[in-house]
Amino acid sequence: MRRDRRLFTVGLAALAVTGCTGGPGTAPRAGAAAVDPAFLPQPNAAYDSWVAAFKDRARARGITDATLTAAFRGQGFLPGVIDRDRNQTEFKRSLEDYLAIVAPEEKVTFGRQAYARQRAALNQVSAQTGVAPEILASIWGVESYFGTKKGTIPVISATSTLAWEGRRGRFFESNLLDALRIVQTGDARPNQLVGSWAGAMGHTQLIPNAYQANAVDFDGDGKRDIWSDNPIDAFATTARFLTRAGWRSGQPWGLEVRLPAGFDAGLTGRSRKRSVASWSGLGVRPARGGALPEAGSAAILAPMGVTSPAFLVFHNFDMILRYNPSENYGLGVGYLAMRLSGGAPLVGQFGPDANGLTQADRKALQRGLTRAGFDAGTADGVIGRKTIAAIEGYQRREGLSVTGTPSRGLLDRLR
Ligand SMILES: [Ca+2]
Repeated sequence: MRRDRRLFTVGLAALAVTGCTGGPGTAPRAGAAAVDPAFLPQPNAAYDSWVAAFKDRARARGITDATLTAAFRGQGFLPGVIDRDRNQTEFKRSLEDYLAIVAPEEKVTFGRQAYARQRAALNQVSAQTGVAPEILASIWGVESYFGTKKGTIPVISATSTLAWEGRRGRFFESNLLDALRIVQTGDARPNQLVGSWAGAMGHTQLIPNAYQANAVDFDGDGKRDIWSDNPIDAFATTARFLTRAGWRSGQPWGLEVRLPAGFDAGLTGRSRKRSVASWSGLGVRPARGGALPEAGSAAILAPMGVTSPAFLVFHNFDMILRYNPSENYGLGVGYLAMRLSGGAPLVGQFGPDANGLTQADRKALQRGLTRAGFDAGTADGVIGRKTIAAIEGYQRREGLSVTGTPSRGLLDRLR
């Protein structure tokens, strides 16, 4: 089940990535935002008979009729979650794009205020668990934009739809049962059970299985509450997840490093661990100077090549990946943690992309397209569906060949 959970959490990152470009001001609130009809219950007789049979299995596992009635009220088949489940790996983001999405400057600014407001709570949790407060704050930021984007999709509908659909049916049925147990124990009311398309809930986006295995009532109010405005139970729950995974108290996740000229790319990769002394001997240095920290064996990650930003990562980096197995996720959490605790942006520079454009070029292209009347979305330098559609629209209007591909020529025309 752990493997399922880890595979599953990739979906959470995909959601965070596609959902967090608008900033906290655009956070969807339950009942306030226009709801995509694909996320409203649709008639589906096969799903309904599956639910009827499931309810018998749930009763056999100790779920009461009262719980089933309350939890399934207003719930139903959601075609949208099946689309999301099938398309979650559509875009494999580069690290540069990923960081632009999960840790842009305006989010760092917003996050530093949120971190300051929660500092006492985070310090309390950290004192008991040994997980650094900025790491917990960073996961909070990446998962739910510091509690402002916890998701609005009903969890009972989402998990039952995916359990019925069957691709990972047993996994989602298990999560559906754990969601019902949340209602039955009174940890949350049925209408609080909203989250991502895949049933991840609350400040740090836990699926019901992970909730039942790790949830903590840290403030002692009798509820293991990861949903309400007070995130302290969510911080403690995430810290418990990390300590159980093997988090080493007081140790760093990693740091940005400078690689010597001609560094062999074959030495990079998370499986190629060496001692800090060995990396030091090969000429690896902290990007901001000083000596490398001595925190056990470490690997070099340079996901965009050895002349782009590079990182030395320790054991605790692997623990962050237990939350979500994507290396970009781990680097995103580490980078945002560093920025939340006052650190500066990366020293290393990402070079031009495959189209020969830097991030600044891509931002200029997006602004130019929007000026020309084709909405390219937030000028974040990330070329997504909206930017591609804007390029195509512009190319069509201008009588150019319609490729949807960013280019230097296009940028020059739009300047
Ligand atoms: Ca509590």
